[in-house]
Amino acid sequence: MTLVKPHGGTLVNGYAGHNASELKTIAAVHSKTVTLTRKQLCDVEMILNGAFSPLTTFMNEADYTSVLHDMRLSDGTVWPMPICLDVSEEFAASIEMGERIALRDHEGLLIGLLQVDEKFKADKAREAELVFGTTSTAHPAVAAMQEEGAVYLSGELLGVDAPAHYDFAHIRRTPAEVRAEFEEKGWSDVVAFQTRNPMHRAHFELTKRAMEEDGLNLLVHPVVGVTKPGDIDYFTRTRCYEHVMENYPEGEAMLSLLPLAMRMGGPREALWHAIIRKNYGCNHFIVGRDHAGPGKDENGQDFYGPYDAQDLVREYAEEIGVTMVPFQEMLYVPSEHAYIPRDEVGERESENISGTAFRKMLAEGAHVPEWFSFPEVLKELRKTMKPLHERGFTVFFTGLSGSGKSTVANALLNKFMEMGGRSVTLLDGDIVRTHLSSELGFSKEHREINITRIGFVASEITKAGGIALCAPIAPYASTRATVRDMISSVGGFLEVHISTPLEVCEQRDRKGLYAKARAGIIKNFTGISDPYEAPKNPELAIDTSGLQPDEAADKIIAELKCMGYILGGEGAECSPEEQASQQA
Ligand code: PPS
Repeated sequence: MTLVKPHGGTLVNGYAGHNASELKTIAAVHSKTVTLTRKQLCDVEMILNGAFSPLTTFMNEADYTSVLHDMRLSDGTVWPMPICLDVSEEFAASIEMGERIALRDHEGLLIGLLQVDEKFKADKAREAELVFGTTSTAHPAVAAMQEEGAVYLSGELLGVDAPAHYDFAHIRRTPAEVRAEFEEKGWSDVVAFQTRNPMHRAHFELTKRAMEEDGLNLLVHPVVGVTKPGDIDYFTRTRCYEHVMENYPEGEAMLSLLPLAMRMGGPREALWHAIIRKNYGCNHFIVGRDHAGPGKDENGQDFYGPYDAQDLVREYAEEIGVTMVPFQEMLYVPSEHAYIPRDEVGERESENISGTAFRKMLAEGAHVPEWFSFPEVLKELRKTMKPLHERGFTVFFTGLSGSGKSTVANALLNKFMEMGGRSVTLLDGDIVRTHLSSELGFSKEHREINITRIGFVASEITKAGGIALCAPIAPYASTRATVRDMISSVGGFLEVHISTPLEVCEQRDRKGLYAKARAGIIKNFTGISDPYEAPKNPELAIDTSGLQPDEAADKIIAELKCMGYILGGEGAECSPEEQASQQA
């Protein structure tokens, strides 16, 4: 009874055969540095610890081209995913052949040294088309590629320090460690389960079924490197997995974390996942419907067919020595109090809750039926995915000087203080320019820096569950879009355009600035001698010409109720967009 051999026959150990402390000295004195991105850091970790065996380094051009066209390395070994070290053209141009460059994490820890013996131009369009079957930037990997460097480097890679992980140390294992543990337990036929989502009862039942039907042990092997934007953070997921593990028969299943940077590459990604699990000692691999699917393209179409991934892994299964276990969609059949594969349900009534419906239940703090998940898992998820009325949010005002932003923001601040429950912070234009941006002027560049700073602070407040009220002019649409992205990923975001016309603002001229601007004493004054790009789709537009601050603040509160961030919106007439935001 022996474990499946690593891909290519030998498990790579990128730390063996050289003296790491000598390399540290060489790197400190002689080497240029590449600060690794999260994806690159994951890739280096997986090359050096053998998870990407037989790869010993980033691909050279021959392997890259061969992988793109044939899903094989140039020596014929099956390998579906390019693993390349991208750098900028300028950096590549500064490197001599044979030069050793230091690969460091963002804190400067030396992860490895690469002795460059090849640099070649990435053919991104062809790579996207051949690997992901599309050049659409709606595909997350294709979008990510646009941000990456234009040149790929290859050469001998020597490992120095493994990337530091301070979390879940007891379940972070290298392929060699997983294999050693399997051997110690006497396991030889092991099925791996890949996931980037929390596990509920359906996943538990399907993995248990795979174990029982084929007499296999189970490796639950969730990805904790880079997953799809918007996924639940891996800390929460891992606490959930730990609870689920308690339900398997004792000693039959194991949980280990995988520091993989996913590409969401569907079929090719599934085959890659199977090969990686083989390196961890698994000879069976569960492949789901839409395995590693990237979501929909700009026309609402799926990038891959639902069973493309299963078909591809099945095609290569014999050659790579990993049996493909198709993911059986499990449905809950109330009459049996049991989960049953869809094709065995027949005429019986069955139930299921879609991912979107489940997220909505959590957002509303609604009851989730016991049959769907484990109470401990729900408790963990509820701690992180609080109902909307307990999450943080930002109200981002934008508008001309004198439009009434600060006055309305102040009215809102007081109303929130009256309500209580969340901490409220006002980041008014003038306050920010005193405490955060006192060195900045009013050039386009400085205004952008100013707004990005406000966005950063507001996103931190929002993430911590508070309310941030921002009231700058924020004249540029692109900077506002950046701020919206920063904040929407951590909580609620409401853009309020205080659309009071320029004539009214100028007539008010509370600070006398318009008069100075007209007289040319103040240069680059927004609306007079500097642009203001009015928002096209703000959540709210409020003209304060004929409205009291109190009424304007009430409009914003009504909107927040409709969005679900404040309780009391039930039964209110909300637009479809507002209702959609409640399902976020
Ligand atoms: S920006 O563009 O968002 O960075 O501006 P902001 O930080 O909100 O600062 C706007 C306040 O600065 C005063 N001020 C000017 N505004 C616009 N253009 C120029 N050139 C300018 N110079 C000084 C003005 O009082 C703005 O305050 P509000 O409260 O908007 O009237």
